[in-house]
Amino acid sequence: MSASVIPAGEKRVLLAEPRGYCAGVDRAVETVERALKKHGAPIYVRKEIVHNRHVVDTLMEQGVIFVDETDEVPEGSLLVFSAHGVSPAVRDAADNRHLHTIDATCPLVTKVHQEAKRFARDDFDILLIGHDGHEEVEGTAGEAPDHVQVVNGPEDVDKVTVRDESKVIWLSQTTLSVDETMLTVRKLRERFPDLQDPPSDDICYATQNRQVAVKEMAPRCDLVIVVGSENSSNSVRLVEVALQAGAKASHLVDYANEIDLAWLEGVRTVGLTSGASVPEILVRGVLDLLSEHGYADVEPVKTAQETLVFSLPRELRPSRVLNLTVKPS
Ligand code: 0CN
Ligand code: SF4
Repeated sequence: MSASVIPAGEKRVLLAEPRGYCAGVDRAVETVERALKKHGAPIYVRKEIVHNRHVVDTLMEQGVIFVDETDEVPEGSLLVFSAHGVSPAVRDAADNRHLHTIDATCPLVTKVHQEAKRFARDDFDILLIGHDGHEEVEGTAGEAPDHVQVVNGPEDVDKVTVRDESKVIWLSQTTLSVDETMLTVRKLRERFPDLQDPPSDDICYATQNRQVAVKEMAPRCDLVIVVGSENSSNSVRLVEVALQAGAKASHLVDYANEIDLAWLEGVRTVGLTSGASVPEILVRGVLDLLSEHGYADVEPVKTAQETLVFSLPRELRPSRVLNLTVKPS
C-alpha cells in the first residue's frame, strides 16, 4: 500500500450547514418559475437570475431568455430583474421600451440601495466596498452615481478621495468576505477617522453564515470542495475563507464531474459546502461521487439554523379569495 492511500475506515466528509440556497435566491428562482407558468414562454431575464450555471441552463431549457440589457427585449415583453438588483437607469430603460417588469432583487440588496439613497440625500461621500463590474455593485452605485466610489479591497484605499472627511460612510456588496471587508474598513478608518458604519450589516446573513460554517470545518480538512459557479462572488469567497482558515486545499466546482480524482490523493477529511445560489441536488452529486471513492461517512458541521423566507413579488403572489357570499337580509 502506498503511503498516500488512506484506508476507507479513516475517510470522511464534513458537510457544512448552512450551505446552498439563501432566502433571496429561493425567491428569485421561484419568481422566474412562477412567471413562466403564469405568462408562458418566452419570458426574459436581465443578466443571470442568480450566478449559477445549472440554474440558468435549466431555466433556459424551460423557455427563459437571458439578456444582458433591456434593449435586447422586444417591446411589450415580460422582463424579470435578477436577484442582484438594478440601477434606476435600467428601470427607466425598461419603462421606455414599455416592458412589463417583475423585480426579483433580493430584499437585502434593496436595503443597501435604500441606504445609498439616504446617505446621498444627506450629501455623504459613500465608499461602496465591492467588486467593480459585479451587477450588484453597478446597481447600488447607480442609485447615487455622484456620491458613490467603489472600493474593491484594501489595495484601493489609498486611491480614495472625499470632499468632506466628516461626512463619509462605507457600505458594501452583500456577498463579500467578512474578514477582508473588515480589513478594508480598518484601512479606510486610518485615513478617515470619522468614517461612519452602515446602519446595519450589508454583508447578508447567508454570506456570513456560510463563511462561519466553513471556518469551523476548514482546520480539520485536507480538502474543501465548494460547489458554485466562477462568477458567484459568495461561492468564490468560500474557497478563500477555507484556505485562510486552514484547509490544506480548496476547489470550486459546478458539478461533481469537475472533481479531479488527484485532489483526493492522501486525503482523510473532505469538507463540503455550497454557495448561496447552488441547488442542493449538485451537492448530492458530489456526495455520491465521494461515497464511490470511500468517503461514505458524512458528519454535519452545523453552525446556524436558517429560517428566513421572503414573500414573492406582488405580481406573483396568489390572489386573495374574496368571500362574496351575500347574507340574506
Ligand atoms: O451567486 P449569487 O447569485 O451572487 P453573488 O454571490 O455573485 O453576489 O448568489 C446570490 C446572491 C445575491 C444577491
Ligand atoms: Fe439576498 Fe444574501 Fe442571498 Fe444575496 S446572498 S440573494 S443578499 S440573502
